[in-house]
Amino acid sequence: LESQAVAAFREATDNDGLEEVRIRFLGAKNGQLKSVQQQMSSVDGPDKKAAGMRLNAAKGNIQASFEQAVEQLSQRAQKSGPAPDPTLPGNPVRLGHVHPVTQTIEHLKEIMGRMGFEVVEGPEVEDPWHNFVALNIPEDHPARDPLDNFYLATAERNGSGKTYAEGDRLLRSQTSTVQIRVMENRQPPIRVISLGRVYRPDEADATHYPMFHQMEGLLIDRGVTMANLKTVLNMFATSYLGEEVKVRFRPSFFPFTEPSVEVDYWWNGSWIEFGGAGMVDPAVLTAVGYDPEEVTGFAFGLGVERLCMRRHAVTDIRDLFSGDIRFLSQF
Ligand code: FA5
Repeated sequence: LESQAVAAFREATDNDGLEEVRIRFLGAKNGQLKSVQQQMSSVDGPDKKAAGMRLNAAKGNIQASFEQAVEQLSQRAQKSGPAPDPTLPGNPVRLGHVHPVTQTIEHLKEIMGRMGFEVVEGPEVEDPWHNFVALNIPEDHPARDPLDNFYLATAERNGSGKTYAEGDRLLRSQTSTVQIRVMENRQPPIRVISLGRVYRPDEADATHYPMFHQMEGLLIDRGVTMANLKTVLNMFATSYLGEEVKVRFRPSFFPFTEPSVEVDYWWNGSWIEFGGAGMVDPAVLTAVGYDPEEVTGFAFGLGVERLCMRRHAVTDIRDLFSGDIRFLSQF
């Protein structure tokens, strides 16, 4: 009985189990030790004393192993910590949020939407027709140089003497490609914007990144003039950057607009270039089958990161793409 009891106490794994073993062996009414004690009266004569001593020793051992089991269980409970408190507040779940560039894109769409511009999309992998030819960028133009573009597949051109071929594919270097896609498929009046990624092998610095976003705008109708372009870009700038923003148009050159301007906004004591714009070149209108005598239009392409940086006072474009949660969670 003694060894059975000691083993049972050792094996008890929780308080209920322990209590059950205690009652079985040490229970005051029906415990097994109790019934052995009751049998003592039937032991006679010279054996009585020895039996009594043996019983007391067994009782002591069983009691000791019970106490040891109690001690062990309470130590184990302490190790596994206090019981959970269901009234404590839970651990906060860290929620992700929309990237600042995506937030900017949504904001720009909303502002331009209020001015009646519809959002359209175009592919990021382009052919030379949409990225260059239809935009009046001739074959020998430096903008087509392989060092200034991410060409994907280069068509076979052995013996043709050509540097560039129809089968070439490249990551678009500007969203102006979407102008062509829209004009090829629709008739004026047109009033669209297109926001998306463009790619250039530019060295990354505080204001340049090899992948960035542009917002392209295109408006074609009868009698559209440069004044309309300036009005739209001024309204856009004050909506996005505030009434106090200063906008400057600098004469420039793009093969697909004539005249062309560069658009600068005043920030932190200096003029910063945000994009290019101009009146759509008659050669482009002709390339997509429009009659430049009948319709005119303007186009613009603004750097989305530059706008986002200006609005949120970000001084380095690389921070936007660092993936650093400490930076991103501020937006
Ligand atoms: C263009 O890409 C023309 N397609 C814009 C245009 C559209 C002109 C329609 C006329 C009519 P440009 O190469 O200047 O132009 O780029 C436009 C803007 O993109 C720049 O002003 C700048 O804000 C941004 N940008 C250019 N390169 C980078 C770069 N590496 N990283 C971040 N932003 C850039």
